Amino acid sequence: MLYPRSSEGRQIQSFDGIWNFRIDDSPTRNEGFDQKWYSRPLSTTGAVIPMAVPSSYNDVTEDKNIRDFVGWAWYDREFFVTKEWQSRRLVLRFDSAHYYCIVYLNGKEAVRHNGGHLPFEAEVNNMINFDGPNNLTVALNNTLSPTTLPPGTISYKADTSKYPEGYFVQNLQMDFFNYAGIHRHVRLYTTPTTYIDDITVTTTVDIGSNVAYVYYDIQIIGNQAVGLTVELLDREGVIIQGAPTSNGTLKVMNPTLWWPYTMNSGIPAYLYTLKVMLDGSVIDVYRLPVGIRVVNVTSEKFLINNTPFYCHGVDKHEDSDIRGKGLDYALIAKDFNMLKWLGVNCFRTSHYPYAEEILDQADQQGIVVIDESPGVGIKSFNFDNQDLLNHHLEVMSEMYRRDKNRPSVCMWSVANEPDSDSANSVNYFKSVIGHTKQLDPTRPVSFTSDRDYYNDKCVQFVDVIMINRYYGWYSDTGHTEVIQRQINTNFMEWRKLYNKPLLVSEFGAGTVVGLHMQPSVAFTEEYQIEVLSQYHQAFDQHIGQFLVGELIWNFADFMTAQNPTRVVGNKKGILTRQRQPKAAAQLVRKRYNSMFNSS
Ligand code: GCB
Repeated sequence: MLYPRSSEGRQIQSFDGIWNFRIDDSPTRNEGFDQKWYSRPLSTTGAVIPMAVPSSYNDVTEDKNIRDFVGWAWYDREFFVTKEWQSRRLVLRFDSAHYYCIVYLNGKEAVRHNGGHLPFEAEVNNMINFDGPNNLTVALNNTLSPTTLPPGTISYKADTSKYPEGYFVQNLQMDFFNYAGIHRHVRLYTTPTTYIDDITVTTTVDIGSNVAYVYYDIQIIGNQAVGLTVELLDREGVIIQGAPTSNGTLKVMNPTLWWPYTMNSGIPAYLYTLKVMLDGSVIDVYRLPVGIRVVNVTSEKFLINNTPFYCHGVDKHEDSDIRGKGLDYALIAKDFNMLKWLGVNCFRTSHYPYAEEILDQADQQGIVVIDESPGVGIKSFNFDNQDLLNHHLEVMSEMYRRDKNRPSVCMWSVANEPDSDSANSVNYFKSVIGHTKQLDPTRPVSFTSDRDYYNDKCVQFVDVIMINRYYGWYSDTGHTEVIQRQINTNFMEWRKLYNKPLLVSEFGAGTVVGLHMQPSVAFTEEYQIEVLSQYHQAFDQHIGQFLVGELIWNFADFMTAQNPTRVVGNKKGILTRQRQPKAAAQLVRKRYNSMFNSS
């Protein structure tokens, strides 16, 4: 699915702004559908409040019922469309809405989508009123179930001596707040009626002869007889290569490769543009950024353009005050500034695919991305659920379709910490990993395991072993002196069994900013420094061998459900939730900046 970009043949209308909003907390929790709220302005159905789009709705108001709401939330707004667009194809696109979403336009269903982190769209020409207002209504349900990703369950509390009638709680199988809302942009965009529907680009590089090949495949919908031109432009807009066919190979002599910004191997993050034109630009034009690079994995190394890449990275979350998981350009810019300040060259989209605007920055700034699906917290009792597996396969297809052309995306992570030691995990992961490799033979595939070398049954399918380890935190709390020994032992044991590169995809310690103690105690800033230093010393013994990276849990503090082990959220950030450094950030900054050019 192509990201909406304006061009000579395409225009965009944004629906970002303040919408009307209400939750359906009626006794049946289904009043919205029973009374057809989508058939009239939401403000005529009862009290509405203003709600920002994009944003999570949870932290925008002072109402606990809204913050903790589970069920259907409703949004609507009015918009107009110029008559000049009458002859164009009109597409309504949601970049993401969490979780299950039904969209109505002027009272009729336009599209529905299952899944909280990926875009969906519909052609709406027949539904638009060009002679007056249009009403756009969204019904959104954030309930997590055994067939959602992440999965969750609802517990009904039937004992009325303890709980009110009809009481239930949502049980989450993951450690982050289940923010809900229209999280990313909503847009109406135009294309011509014969249009470029999809573009797939892959690249290979022959380093020895200094030649690259750009393979492209373009899907056109409409008149297939239309003339098509493809041009590859360099950064200055100079045409490097061209072709008149919808699929083929462009040979690039002396290519400027896409490199992570920390690798001293050329211009960082160089992007070409693939310009696709139908009928010389009269009909449709689409410009796709293209980074020429190749990713390979050996038994010991993670190679970008045949050069070993060591990931000095962090795990992140889409999370901040007030807006929750809502897209915010100031936050994106700040986060990338802090990533660069820290010297980070890689992050994992823990634990779901991030906004396209975030990946744009990774492409443009040269930061490697491990693109993770929302498959977090899949338990042994989930694996036999065929509907969940089908949904997971569908989500991988949607992720691939959205992110396949991005040079920054160098590996797929299909899941985080599943019960990969259970017997029924094997078929499940064989299927999900197999499906992902079939979709994309050009990138390695993995998942993060918190199991061990002796009981994990699914690491056999991955290209790079990713392990999450909390020595000195969840085990031997307070004892940083055991970390190096435990890491070394564990590494060697994985190595004995598998001849694959290893990446530590999580390690860290909870730290409440401003808490100090000498000697250190868990949750103080001193303790976080001690824990990270011990891991660093252990890692240093294996860099250059089979260890290909380290990802600190976490870039910044983030919100979780309320839980006695969490202090207003998870505090393992090296930055606060407001992106200010804790003392450990200085340690990481020093370490990562000293690793430049060697990775
Ligand atoms: C993990 C999870 C992550 C948690 C983290 C923690 O292993 O992958 O989602 O937030 O541990 O802090 O407990």
